[in-house]
Amino acid sequence: MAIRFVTSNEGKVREAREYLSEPVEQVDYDYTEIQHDELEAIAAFGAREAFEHLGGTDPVLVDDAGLFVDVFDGFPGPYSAYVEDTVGVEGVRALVATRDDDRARFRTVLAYYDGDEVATFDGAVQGRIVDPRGDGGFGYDPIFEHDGRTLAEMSTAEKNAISHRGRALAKFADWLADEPAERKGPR
Ligand code: ITT
Repeated sequence: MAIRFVTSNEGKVREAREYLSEPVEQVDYDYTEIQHDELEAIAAFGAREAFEHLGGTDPVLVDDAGLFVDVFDGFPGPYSAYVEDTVGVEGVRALVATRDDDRARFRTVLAYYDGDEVATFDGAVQGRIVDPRGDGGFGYDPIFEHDGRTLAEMSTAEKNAISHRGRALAKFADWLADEPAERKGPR
């Protein structure tokens, strides 16, 4: 079995490969990201649509992530990709710097679908929005500080140990390990 990770984001794939023992294949299919304020709903819808569209039997994995800034009541949240493309990471930092509260949370929901039922796994990490530091990671990593270091100042393994995605991957890996063999198919 290979898990088909449906994403255009190589950073997400790198982190999943570091964590999971199953082979992970990256599939670039632009599934519909529905307008919704819950990451779960967006990821679950995407996983079903991708599985139906791609055909085949190998399960698919979708990851919907977002940066939730406290002082902006959780914005950009589900709109984080759009905001990264428009305002930019440094623009987000500049906006937060105009306020007196820099706390934020990163969240990820993984949705796994094998044609039977969708399973979702979430993970979150608390941090602060700071001036950019570090050149690892991707996306908002340089401006997201956790425990004195930005996520971009960590190796992939260090980021996975504390990150939203690492926590979601841990739940997913535990669940996979407990799944009956017949659901997983030949390995
Ligand atoms: P796919 O939808 O193709 O998977 P994407 O990068 O558009 O890729 P998301 O919509 O889930 O994925 O990501 C929302 C935004 O959050 C986007 O700007 C990402 O770059 C960023 N992001 C996601 N995970 C991140 C992480 O672990 N660290 C920093 N930024 C992250």
